[in-house]
Amino acid sequence: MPTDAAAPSPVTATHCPYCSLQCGMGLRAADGAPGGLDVVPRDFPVNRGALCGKGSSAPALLSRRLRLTEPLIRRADTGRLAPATWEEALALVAARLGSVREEHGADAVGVFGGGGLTNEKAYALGKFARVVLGTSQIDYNGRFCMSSAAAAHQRAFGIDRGLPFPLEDVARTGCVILVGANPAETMPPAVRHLRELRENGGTLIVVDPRRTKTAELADLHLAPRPGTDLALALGLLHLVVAQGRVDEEFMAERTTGWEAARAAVMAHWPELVERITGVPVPQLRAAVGLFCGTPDGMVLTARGAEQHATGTDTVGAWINFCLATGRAGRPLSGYGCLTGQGNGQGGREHGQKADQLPGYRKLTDPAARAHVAGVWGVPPDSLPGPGRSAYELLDALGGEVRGLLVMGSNPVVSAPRAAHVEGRLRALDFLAVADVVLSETAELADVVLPVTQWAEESGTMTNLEGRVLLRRAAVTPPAGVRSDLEILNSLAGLLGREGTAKGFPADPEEVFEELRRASAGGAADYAGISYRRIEAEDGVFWPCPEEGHPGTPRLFLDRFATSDGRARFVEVTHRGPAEETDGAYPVVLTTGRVLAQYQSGAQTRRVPELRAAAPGAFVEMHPLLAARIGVGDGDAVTVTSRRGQATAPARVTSAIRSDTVFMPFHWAGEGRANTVTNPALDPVSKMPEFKACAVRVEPARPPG
Ligand SMILES: Nc1nc2c(c(=O)[nH]1)N[C@H]1C(S)=C(S)[C@@H](COP(=O)(O)OP(=O)(O)OC[C@H]3O[C@@H](n4cnc5c(=O)[nH]c(N)nc54)[C@H](O)[C@@H]3O)O[C@H]1N2
Ligand SMILES: Nc1nc2c(c(=O)[nH]1)N[C@H]1C(S)=C(S)[C@@H](COP(=O)(O)OP(=O)(O)OC[C@H]3O[C@@H](n4cnc5c(=O)[nH]c(N)nc54)[C@H](O)[C@@H]3O)O[C@H]1N2
Ligand code: SF4
Ligand SMILES: [Mo]
Repeated sequence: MPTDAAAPSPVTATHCPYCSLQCGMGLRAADGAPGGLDVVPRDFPVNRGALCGKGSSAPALLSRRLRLTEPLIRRADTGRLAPATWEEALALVAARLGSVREEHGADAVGVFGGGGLTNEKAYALGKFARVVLGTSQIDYNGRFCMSSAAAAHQRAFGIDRGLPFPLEDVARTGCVILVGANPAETMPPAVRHLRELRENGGTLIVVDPRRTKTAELADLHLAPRPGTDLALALGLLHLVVAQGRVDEEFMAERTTGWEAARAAVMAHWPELVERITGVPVPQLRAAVGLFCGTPDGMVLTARGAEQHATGTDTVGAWINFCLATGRAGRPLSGYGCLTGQGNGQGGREHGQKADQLPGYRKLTDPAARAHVAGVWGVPPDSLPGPGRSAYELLDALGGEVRGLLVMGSNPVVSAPRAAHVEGRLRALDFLAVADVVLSETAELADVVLPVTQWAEESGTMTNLEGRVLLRRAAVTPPAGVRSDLEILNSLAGLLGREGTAKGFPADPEEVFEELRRASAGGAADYAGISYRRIEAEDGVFWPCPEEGHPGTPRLFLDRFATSDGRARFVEVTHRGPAEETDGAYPVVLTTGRVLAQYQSGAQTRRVPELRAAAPGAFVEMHPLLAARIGVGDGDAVTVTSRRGQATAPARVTSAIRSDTVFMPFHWAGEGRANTVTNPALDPVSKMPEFKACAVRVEPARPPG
């Protein structure tokens, strides 16, 4: 090698900015590359060097052309957003939120956070709402994501961690039932664990109304009508009982509540379940045969099973199924939820949820309030009580809630009944949005604050396995943007008492050190985790109560996290979707994702290669339905519900049930799926019913 060759620039070991897999990647400065960075493979257990196209193209969004680089203020004279200085913008946010608070009370100011924010940001945002604004009105987009699984976890196991085991364990179990999850499009590098499962002799069952790329990998695909998973889970457990395959010993030693749960199970005999779900009885029997035919098994759910007004009970029914078969609380077996957003796990632990304090503590628990108030240096009585859940908060905008700060979400595209939500946002006295790009929600704001991105700042994320990870800054942000933590620090200074800003350091590691103390003794205990340890060990699993503690990759091996150490069966019975089909709305709409776009699309729709791969919305439908309404592949169709309508080209395929249509939700405008969706909420988790509503499907322009 010539000695005068320039040394290769150093590689920063970090993680992808997008989903909960948090694939490991390396970033290296490279002149001329999009965003000035090359993505290089990095070995990390969940992805082993592989990335999907979103991860490998992520630096593109660092480019100044695609993102915001100066604050914007809506000018009174023109009604348009125009560039402003940071001092003007922050002073205006503080003045307007302050005056809403003075006129209408602290609860008239709301905060809407996101599961993509780092632990430090989520923690600081929750503290900012309670300590500086004094409001109870804070919630976040994670309510739309994994809240049903979280509620069911708490109920059955006494703790909520998405996966109770490392993802790699999936490859070594005997049978995996994947319910309402399409990792081939939503977490592609994770599919290798499913392939290895099959190479090792294990089997895969996929439950999805569509024959997805994931379903194509399966040994058995069950295609229920959307919104009937609860009956399906009860029906499979019925067969387990009828065939004498329950694990009596496990139930006696490690669980409570089976007697009460049993009645509903026995009422769901196979023929009834076939009638409700559309899954033929022989397939139900085959599923039980595969699952019970090996010593270990796992059930993993994602949004297809959870985003229903019955989501918590549906997950509860699948947990019952695992408990009755003894597939829990031991190695290579268990129930798990595939969390979605980059920090979907950590984002739900540190206080941006309406009812919660850091460390997964309850806001209504006096001991929790005293502990956290002590760390924050405020009287426990000064902390507000629980506030509204995400949709309820959005629905109250312009009414009881008159000012809002959004950090890390784009509800104009992603909230259910989106046209209504957009109207509520417009009805606010004042809206401030902190974002990387001018999202559809930022377009409605009075003030837009441009923030730094993942490669430009450090912070911790907790992935779907409960593994706490560190992202390190790899490049200097452009002048003109500031970090979310800097913004909270400035606003705390402007809105709080003298000295308040000191409690909101802009340095992420300083925030993390406080988070450790605030979480100590809580369910999600980070006390023993430090930046140094995460770097040295490439991630630490919580709970980790002390420096010398190794972390906890596998939960529940000795006991569950309930007071008596036993897992609880829950009494659940089938309810259908909140909105059943009828003569006027005869088809079920379900919604979800495509590989190349992420969430509301605010980020990925701006990346050229992703836009090219997935340019717009579509309506997936069966040839029988297409023929009945007289449309061909590519023809524009209108999907109408009681909330509104969306128009997009038909994508005709026999891979979907003929009574169901599917739309991805990544786009705004006339293809916006959420104009149509139903905001019916799960009574426990307050999760909206994104995955089933009654619609009419017609040619966009009647023929002739
Ligand atoms: N490409 C991409 N990847 C992502 C994201 C993204 O936006 N784009 N987002 C991330 C986030 S935040 C999340 S939450 C995850 C979500 O990850 P997934 O849950 O895998 O994604 P979805 O496409 O929402 O839903 C999964 C499947 O549920 C099926 N489904 C619909 N209705 C029902 C039903 O009633 N019952 C059953 N059993 N299945 C049903 C759909 O057909 C779909 O194939 O993905 C993460 N990864
Ligand atoms: N119909 C239907 N609707 C759904 C779903 C569905 O399956 N069907 N899924 C739901 C689910 S699971 C989810 S998770 C939600 C997600 O929906 P959204 O909350 O809208 O998710 P994103 O598009 O990721 O929005 C994140 C926004 O924050 C910005 N951002 C990214 N990083 C940061 C940061 O560090 N700081 C700040 N200040 N901003 C940042 C991004 O540019 C983007 O504008 O959508 C839900 N909506
Ligand atoms: S699977 Fe998720 S974490 Fe991995 S590269 Fe793709 S978006 Fe990023
Ligand atoms: Mo999500």
